Amino acid sequence: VLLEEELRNALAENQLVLYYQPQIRKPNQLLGYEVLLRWRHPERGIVSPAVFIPIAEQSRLILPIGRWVIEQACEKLAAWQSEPTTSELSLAVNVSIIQFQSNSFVEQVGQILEKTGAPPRLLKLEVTESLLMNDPERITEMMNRLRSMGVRFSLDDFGTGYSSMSYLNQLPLDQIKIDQSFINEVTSNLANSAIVESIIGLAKGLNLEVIAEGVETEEQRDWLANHGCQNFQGYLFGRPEEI
Ligand code: G
Ligand code: G
Ligand code: MN
Ligand code: NA
Repeated sequence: VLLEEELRNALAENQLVLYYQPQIRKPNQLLGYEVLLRWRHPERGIVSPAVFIPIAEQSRLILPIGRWVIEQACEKLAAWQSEPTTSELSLAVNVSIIQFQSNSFVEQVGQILEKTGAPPRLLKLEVTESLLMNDPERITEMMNRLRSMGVRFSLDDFGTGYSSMSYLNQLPLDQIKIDQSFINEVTSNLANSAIVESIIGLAKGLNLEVIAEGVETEEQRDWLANHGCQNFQGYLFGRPEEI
């Protein structure tokens, strides 16, 4: 409860900051960044989202916080439009199921895009398989409305959740993100290589882009490229940091 009380003030006190981690296409093209929230706590220092996102979700503080994250991302996308070197960079924003449960989420994103002038196709929303656990029809419908505005979708942490293959086909997805737990030992663990190969094949078959996260070594990058995954995110290319 203490942390929750403190989180309630964190937005107004400017303690929430956004870090950006590069996403790269082989050989070395910067595609954009994933936006990763951090809480700069006055006493505790940097608090990980793994700690405070669950608290934000339980308390529904994720609604104003999540809205702020999308606003910040869209303001950055809009500011990048004036420079040819940045005008095609995309930003991937993690979205919580709580945000999708709010009826006004689609309108809210539409208003933010309009207000900021950010190109919708450069905003990528990262959703997880757990999003589909309740009311997949309603979620699909919301995603379709966002997609018709031009917003894109990536399925985050793929392979760790409970997704049914049938939803993969119904959802308006653009990208699958291979979870870092599979990438970790992809070159040495036969089970992980088999899983990653099959995810890449699945993405190809469904005409989805695929990106690997948690790429830390050149060996992992080269293995992925040789097996048909050309998009990477991970410490090898850059840590999350302020830009
Ligand atoms: O950056 P880091 O690896 O510590 O992130 C830990 C977790 O927090 C990841 O699962 C990530 O998706 C989540 N996360 C980071 N930023 C946000 C955010 O802005 N909104 C939501 N809902 N989750 C986030
Ligand atoms: O769940 P999600 O994929 O949104 O969270 C991404 C998390 O992975 C962030 O917490 C980020 O800091 C972390 N991360 C990003 N790249 C790497 C990496 O190369 N290695 C490890 N161990 N973690 C990473
Ligand atoms: Mn993510
Ligand atoms: Na992930």
